[in-house]
Parts: sequence; C-alpha cells; structure tokens
Amino acid sequence: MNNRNPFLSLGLCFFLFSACQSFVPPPALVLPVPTPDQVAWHKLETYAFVHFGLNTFNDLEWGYGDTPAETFNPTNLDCDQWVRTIKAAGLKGVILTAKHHDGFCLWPTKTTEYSVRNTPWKEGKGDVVRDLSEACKKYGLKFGIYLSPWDRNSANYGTPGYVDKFHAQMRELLSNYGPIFEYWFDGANGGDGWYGGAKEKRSIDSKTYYRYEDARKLIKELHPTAMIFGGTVPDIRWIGNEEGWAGDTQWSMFWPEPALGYVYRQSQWGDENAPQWLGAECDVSIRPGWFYHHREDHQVKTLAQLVDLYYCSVGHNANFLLNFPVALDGRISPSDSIRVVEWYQTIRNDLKVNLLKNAKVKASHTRGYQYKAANVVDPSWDTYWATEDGVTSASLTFTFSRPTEVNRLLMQEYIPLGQRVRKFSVEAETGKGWAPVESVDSTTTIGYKRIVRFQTVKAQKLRIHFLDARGPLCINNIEAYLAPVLMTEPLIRRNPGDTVTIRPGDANSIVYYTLDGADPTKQAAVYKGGFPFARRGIVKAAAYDPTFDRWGPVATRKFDLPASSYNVIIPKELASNPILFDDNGYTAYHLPEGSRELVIELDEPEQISGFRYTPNQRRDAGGHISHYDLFVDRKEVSVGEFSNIRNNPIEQEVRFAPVRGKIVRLVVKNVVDNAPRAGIAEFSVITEE
Ligand code: FUL
Repeated sequence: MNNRNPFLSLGLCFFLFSACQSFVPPPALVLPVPTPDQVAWHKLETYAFVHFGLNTFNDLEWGYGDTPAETFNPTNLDCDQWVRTIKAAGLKGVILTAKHHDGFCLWPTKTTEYSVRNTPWKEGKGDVVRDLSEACKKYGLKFGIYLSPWDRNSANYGTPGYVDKFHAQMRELLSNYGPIFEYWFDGANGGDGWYGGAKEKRSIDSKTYYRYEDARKLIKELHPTAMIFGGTVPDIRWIGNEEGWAGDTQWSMFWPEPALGYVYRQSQWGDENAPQWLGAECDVSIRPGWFYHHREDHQVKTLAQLVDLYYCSVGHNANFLLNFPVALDGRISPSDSIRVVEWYQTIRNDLKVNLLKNAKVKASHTRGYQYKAANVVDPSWDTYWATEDGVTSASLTFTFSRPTEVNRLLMQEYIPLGQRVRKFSVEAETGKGWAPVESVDSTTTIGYKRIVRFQTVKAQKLRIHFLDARGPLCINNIEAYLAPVLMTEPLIRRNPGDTVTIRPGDANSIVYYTLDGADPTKQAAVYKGGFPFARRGIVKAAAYDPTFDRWGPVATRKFDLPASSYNVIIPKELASNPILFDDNGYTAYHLPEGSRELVIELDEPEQISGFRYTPNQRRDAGGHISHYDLFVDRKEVSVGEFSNIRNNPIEQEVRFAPVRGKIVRLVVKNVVDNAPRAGIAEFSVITEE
C-alpha cells in the first residue's frame, strides 16, 4: 500500500470522518406506508389506456350486449402502431379493454361465443390481446388488462354461474399473455342489458357478487407485482372523475371499499387519516368519448389542456392514464398521435435542465449526516434529507451560482416511510429581499411527486418552508426548472355581456392584443383583463415569452354583432336568456317538443349575408339540426342541409346574397335521428358593415 498516494489518503480521511458520524436511525414510519410494488407503480407516472371493441364499429360507448359480433372488422389493425405511438409519447405501458360492458371479448376465449372468433377479422383467427401483448414485448412497454365485471351479453349474468365464467376469463388472460402490470376492474355495474335475449334490468351487489378476494388471489398468484384497480381489494384507487385531474391537496391514503365513509368524490384529495395506502390514478380520454366516434374528430384535447392535465395529475401526486380511442381501421388516429407526442415533447422541454443540480443547499434542521440536505439534489432516489424526531417544520435554502430564472419546482417525499407534508411555501430571494413566488397551484401536500408552477422569477436563492407534517420531514428529491412559455394561440371569447376575454395557454406569458386588424407587437396593448367590445370588429392576440423573447401564434377573432343586439321573440322563454349568444358551444338550448322555430329581432335593420349554427358540443349530445329554412323579414333566403353534422357536429356556416332586414326566422325541417327536440348551442347572423 502506497501511503503517499493522495487519493488513498483522502479516502482514508473520508472513511474515518464517516465512521466518526454516529449512526442515527431513520425516522419511524408514519403509517400507512406503500408496499415496494406500490412504490414501483408510483414511479411509472404515465401510461396509456386503449378502448377498442364492438362499440368502436357501432358508434357506441356502452353496447347493450346485442350488437352482432360480425360488425367487428378493422381493416388495418396494427397494434405495433399503437405501441409505437404510446412509446413515442413517453408512456410506460398500456391497458387494453379486453372486454367492455357489452361482453364482447377481444381474445378467442373458450368462455363465450361473443368474441373475435366469430368475426370476419382475420377470418375469426385473430387475437387482439395477443397482438398487443406481443407488440408491448417487442417495444419494451408494460401490458395491462381491463376486464369489465358487468357483462350485458351474458345470459347468466346475475347468477353465480356468470362469476365462474368471469374468473375463467381472468385465468385465460392472466395465463396466456405474459406479465401484467395492472389489472383494471371497472366500477360500472348491473342495469339494463340484453342478457342472452332476456332484455331486462339485473342488479347485483358489487361488493360480494364477483368474489373479488378470490380474483385478487388469482392475479397475485400469477402476477405478484400487478396492481389491482377497482373491486373490493384494490392496490390503487380511482381519482373520482374521468377528467384526468387530482386535487392539489392529494393524500395517497384512502378508505378501502367497502369501508364506511367511502365517498368517491373525496378520492380526488385522498384522506390524511385513512388507513390504507391507495395511490391515485387519473383516467381521461384524449377525446370526449372512451371509444372512437367520427363525430369527435374535431375534439381531440388541445396541447394546453393536456399539459395542464399532466401538472394536475403527475404534478399532484397521482398517475396519469391517458386513453386512446382506436379508430375503425384499427389504428390510433394521426391527430391523436401527433397531439400526444407534442404533449410529451412539451413536458420534456418544461422539465429539461435541473437548475438545482449545482446549487448549494442548506437545511434549518438535519437529523444527522446520513440525512443531510444535499441528499435532495443527489441522483439517488433512496437517499433523503430528514429532520429530527419531533421536528415537523423546517426549511431548505438553495443558493444558485448566479441569479437564475425559474418557474417550476418539483418535490418528492421518500414515500417508503409514509406521506407526511401537510403544507409548505416557496420563496425567492431576488436581490430585493425574500418574497413568495406567485403560484397558480396550492402548496399543501407533496407525496410521491408534487410540481409547483409559478410566475418566472429571477432568483439568487430559493427557499422552501415545510410548515406542517405528520412526522419528521423525509424529502428525497427537489428539482427546479425554467419551463418555456407554452406558445399556443390565446383563446379569445366574448361573453353575453359583450366583454372580451383572452386566455393564453400559459399564465407565464404576456398577452398583447390589437383591435385594428394588425398583428400584435410589443407596442400593442397588454391584456390585463376583460374589456367591453359591443361592436363588429377584429381582435387579434398573441402570447409573448419575455424570458426567451419568443412570440406564439397570433389568434384572430372576427366578431360580428354583439349578443346585446339579439332579442329572441320565439321561444319566449329565451327573451332574457342569452344562452344562444354566450360564445359557449357546451351550453345548449333545446326547442320545446313540437316547436320548430327560432325567431330573433335585431336592434337595427342590418345587411344580412349568412348565419352560423353551432350544435351542442357536449359528449353524446343529440338534437342536431340537419335541415333548415331561413327567413329574413318573412323572405326565404336560404334552405338547405347541414351535411355530415351527425358525424362531425362542428359550427355550420351558411352564406347567401345580402338582404336588408331585422327579423330572422330559423325553421327546423329535420333533426338528426328524428330527435323530438332540436338543440342549438350558438346562433348568429353574418352581417355586412
Ligand atoms: C367507466 C366505463 O363505464 C367507461 O365506459 C370507461 O371504460 C371508463 C374507463 O370507465 O367507468
């Protein structure tokens, strides 16, 4: 041994130094704590859902169970394409609806004739579960199963015989398709169905009927690490909405069903005092429906919506389960795949360079050397900063090497020891003293992961005050980022009070706008809040990112007559209800049954050269007008059809030779599917100056 080697001497010193530090035991667990498999599941963060089946080919969300199996006939089914898309979106796995409530099985099961075996697809020799599980293996994605307990096709649904069949289906799926990471039992249960031709309503007690305890044994026997969603003995929990967001206070603890006090709305926040670790999963579809509908092609979630959902799920201590409604050709639609990849790139860009990597960190309290503050910025997940027993409020201060712009803070608690933090605050030292950051998110719980978005601040130091916790603090990771402003077109709207509002995709931008038709520049007006605009004209707006000196795309909105110029004569009940002119396609009025006309009087006679009609934009809305007649001052000016409105219910625009008039009468000649009531979300006339 060469004692003169400086590295060895240093190593020896370090060894002696470490040995001198007396061993301090880790903080006691704060119960309940997650199992190692639950921790591994939290680390997945994002994965995909695929809804595909007979519903896809029959334009349904919940098939009744009587739709002929022969209608299942994808022309170009390609599970590799699904998996490539899902992988390109950074999602770690995919859960397939092997059987939805209609009972149709996507694999050639021995338990029922209602399966891919009796379809023209691959002459009955296909197996979607096989194709997808193999594509997952090929591309390194995890594979999961959704098997609906409710089966509207099965003749013996409601008897113990069905439950045997349901368990046999599980056994087939669990035995023949390789590793399963998540098993999904849907909560929708019992009700109307075809039930082998009985066409009746059947109810069951969902807590006892399906023998979920036996189901759990089977799943765990064959796939010990699989996480179970739903049923009576789950490992994870539903977030309580199908919109993809978790509460900003979000505990991973909850009440196992069928415990008293289980209120699913509470699932969005979890419960600090609940006895079981049940991490939350946020499920949402990239379109309004879970299954594909041509009529929703224009309603793929926007980039801004998806990015926000990421921060409100993963950023709120929950996993994100994003659904793709595979289309009739058997592929994820290009619009959906493009959008989801854009989404992933945006998140990656937001959280790209960790600004705390080289920052100095100092703690107000530390339990001992093994629990030093620097553990929150080291690369190891399993080292953490901890405070002494009894210390549940403390602070961490980060010093940057130079003033640094920052607008995101990502924090993680070391959850194997339990979720602890109840409240924290974030402050920045900007050279003018300490001030709280301006956050759109609340700063309460942390859990596995919490991401706080705030207005960009140029900080010399950042300080996190942990204000209250269920035990000593155990924080294993803190990162900070400067996310570029999301440069999407701002949303320009005018409400029924004739006030224009402009909403950018990202609160971190400055919005400039013009009213003279010119593109906004830095000389234009800065948007500070709604402004009156009771006239015709053009509003243009664009978001500007001062940090990176970048402009987003310009949004242009051409406004015609304001809502205040319209007076509804028929139906009378709309006289003081501006619902048709509120610039909101999701609020609709349905003409009373038997009534087929809308009559409007304008404040002044106008040169009218067309009209616009928006059908109800809500999911599964009906009452879309397909044929109309339009009169101005008793003169018929246009008669026609809104072709394809059933499949594509977007705003309809009709132009005609200008006529001068004041009274506009829309006569409904026909409604899609002969629905008894015609629905109108928005109506307006096009006028000439
Ligand atoms: C719900 C089901 O009823 C929907 O059809 C969909 O499968 C969704 C994920 O869960 O409860």
